[in-house]
Amino acid sequence: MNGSNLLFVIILSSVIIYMSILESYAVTNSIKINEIEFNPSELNEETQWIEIYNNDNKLVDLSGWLIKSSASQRTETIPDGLVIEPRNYLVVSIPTLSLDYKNESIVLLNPDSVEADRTPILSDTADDNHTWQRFPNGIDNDADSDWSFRKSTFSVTNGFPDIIPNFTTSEPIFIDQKGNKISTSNSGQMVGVKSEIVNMLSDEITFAYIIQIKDEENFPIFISWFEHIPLQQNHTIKPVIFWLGEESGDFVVEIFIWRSMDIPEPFTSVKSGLLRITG
Ligand SMILES: [Ca+2]
Ligand SMILES: [Ca+2]
Repeated sequence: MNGSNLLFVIILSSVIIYMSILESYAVTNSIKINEIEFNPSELNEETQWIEIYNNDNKLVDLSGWLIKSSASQRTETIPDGLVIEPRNYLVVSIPTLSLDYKNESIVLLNPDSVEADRTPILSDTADDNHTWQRFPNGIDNDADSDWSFRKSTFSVTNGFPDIIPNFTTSEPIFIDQKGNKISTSNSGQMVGVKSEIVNMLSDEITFAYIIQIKDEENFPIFISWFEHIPLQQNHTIKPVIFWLGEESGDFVVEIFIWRSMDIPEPFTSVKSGLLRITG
C-alpha cells in the first residue's frame, strides 16, 4: 500500500483521559543514569557527579541505591532521604572521586543490588564542562550511540536534536465524519483532527502522531495517539484521530510529532488550532 493512501482512523467516544502529554508515555526501567561528569574542569575543587533521571510518573526514593564503578569496583551509596520527583532529575555528587575518567562504566543498583541501569565504557579526558549524556534525553536502546559527549546540562534535561528539516506537519485540519473540512462543529458530533505530514528526508522515518485537546481553562481533556507510523521518503500521510465534542466551547487542539511515546523527541514544532463547538 502506498504510504500516501494510508489513513489511520480511531474513534474514541466518551473516553476522556485526564493526563498531560508528558505524563502519558510508559516506560519499564524508569530510573536512568542520564549524565555523568567524570572529569570536571577543576578536579580538585569540583566533584564528580551523576545525574539520575526518573522517567516515570511516580516519586522514587533513592535512599540506599548504589553507584558502582566498573573500573575501580568502588561503590558509593546514595544517602538516605534523596528522592527523585516524577520526570525529574537528581544530581548525586561523588566527593571521593571514586570514578575513573578513562574506560569507566557506571552501574546503578537498587538497595536489593538489582541492576537498574548501566553505561557503556566511557572516557572523559577533557578537563572542562563537557559531560557524557544520554542524547536525546533519556534515550535507552542499550547502545553506545545513546551517549554523546556534550556541554553539561547539570540537573536539567539533556535536550533533543534540532527539529528535523525536510520533515513537516501541517496545522490541525478539522473534518466531519464524511471527511469534509469544517471550522466549527456541534456538540455531540465526532470531529476528526487531521494533519498532512510530509517526509522529504533521504530515508524512511517512524514517528508517533499525538493529539491533545484542552478546554477553555487550558486543561487537557483528551489525548490520543498512533505510534510507530512509518513514512517513506517523498511520501505524505494524513493521519486522523476522531474526538467526540460533548460540550460547547472553544478548544485548543495540539498536534505533537514525536519519535515515539517512550522518547518524546519532537520531530516538528507543536502545531495548534482552535476548534469551536456550538450547542
Ligand atoms: Ca568534563
Ligand atoms: Ca542533564
